[in-house]
Amino acid sequence: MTKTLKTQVCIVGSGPSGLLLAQLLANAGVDSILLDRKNRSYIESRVRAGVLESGTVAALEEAGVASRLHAEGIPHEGFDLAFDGARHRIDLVGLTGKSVTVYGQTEVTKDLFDARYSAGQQFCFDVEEVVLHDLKSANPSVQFMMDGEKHNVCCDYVAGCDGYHGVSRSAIPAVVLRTFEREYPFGWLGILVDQPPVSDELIYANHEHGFALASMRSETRSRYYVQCDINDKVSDWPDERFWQEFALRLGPETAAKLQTGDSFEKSVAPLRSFVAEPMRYGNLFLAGDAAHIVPPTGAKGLNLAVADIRLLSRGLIEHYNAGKDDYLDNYSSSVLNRVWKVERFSWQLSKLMHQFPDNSPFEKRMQRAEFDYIASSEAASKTIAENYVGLPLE
Ligand code: FAS
Ligand code: PHB
Repeated sequence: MTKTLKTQVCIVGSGPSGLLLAQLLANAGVDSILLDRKNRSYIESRVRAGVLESGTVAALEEAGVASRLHAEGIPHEGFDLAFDGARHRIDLVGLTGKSVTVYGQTEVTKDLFDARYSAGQQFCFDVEEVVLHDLKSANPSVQFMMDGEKHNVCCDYVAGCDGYHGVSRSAIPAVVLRTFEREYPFGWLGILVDQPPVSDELIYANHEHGFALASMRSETRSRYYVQCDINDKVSDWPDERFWQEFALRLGPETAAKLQTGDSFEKSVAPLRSFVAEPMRYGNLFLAGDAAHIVPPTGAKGLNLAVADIRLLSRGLIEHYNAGKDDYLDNYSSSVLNRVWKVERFSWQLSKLMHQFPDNSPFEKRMQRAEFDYIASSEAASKTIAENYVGLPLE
């Protein structure tokens, strides 16, 4: 016995991409069903991004979920690049007139879930065996198992918001799909600790032992990262080792201000650059990590997902409320144009700020020369700044 559900847009994946899409569509009177293989508490527990571009803040304001963000988010007007003891501040506001906001992805996800639950959103959690059907027809559908029962969602469009490990991307035939990938020969080990941040602004540091990032979640909670070996596990990094390396890589002046403590979250993330083209196949639209991945160096993953959703929601709303399909027809080409520029920035900053095991002495000198050039050139600093605050939507 199959249980049939009907909606206008079936959204596979209830992370930030899927949740924001459902919220923007609902605000315009467009109905959706949100599926996820996990449940709300699991999704909200994932610690990920921490920095929001002004475009992301604008999208959350437009979605009507920004009140806590404005109350608790921390505006940041610049950040530091550190290189073997030398420091250079990228003056975001001075160079671009824009700032960024420190507000964790966990909080964004909670705000979106709260809004969707209040609006009576139809969620299907803990789904299994998700299969997308008839994507090239006017009546696509999404089949899945939930609570031991087969379900089938009949819809007009399917939004693939199911992340890098989802099933939507692979619903595009291999003869159509093109993928581009670069895996980095290291990972990031991240911790959360309830101690005041070592600095008011973020510090990205390249030290001969490796990269380190000092970030935060609030004035009493810090988010810190160190570059680690690609095969490292959390167990390889007891707090004592983390603090020793983190202090060394930040340099003695900053380390003197560091307040250490017991971490209450610790995770290792691999780094990769990845793009899948096209981001539309028939009536399937890919958005967010389902279509692209960036190394977290440029703080772009979540922000890029939000940019996709702003363009996709505009196209779907224009279709339903104005009967026009121009935005939908141009979605893949216009969104990919911006995706590749963001991939470039994230790749460039990752190349500059990390120790690559097979870098020659010449390449190490090139890293230092690049840093010295950025520190001495307003034009070079402005290039970093305009990418960091977020490129125009199109
Ligand atoms: P998500 O992966 O967040 O959500 C996809 C959802 O789809 C998940 O809830 C999953 O359960 C669900 N799903 C998967 N397969 C499914 C299936 N078959 N059926 C139904 N549902 C399915 N970005 C930054 O900007 N800064 C950072 O510091 C940063 N750190 C990160 C650290 C880690 C470990 C990871 C993995 C990512 C990090 N990112 C960071 C990127 C991250 O924030 C993503 O860009 C963001 O979560 C993208 O959101 P979604 O596209 O919604 O994908
Ligand atoms: C974070 O606070 O988690 C963070 C900030 C900036 C980055 C990556 C992660 O580039």
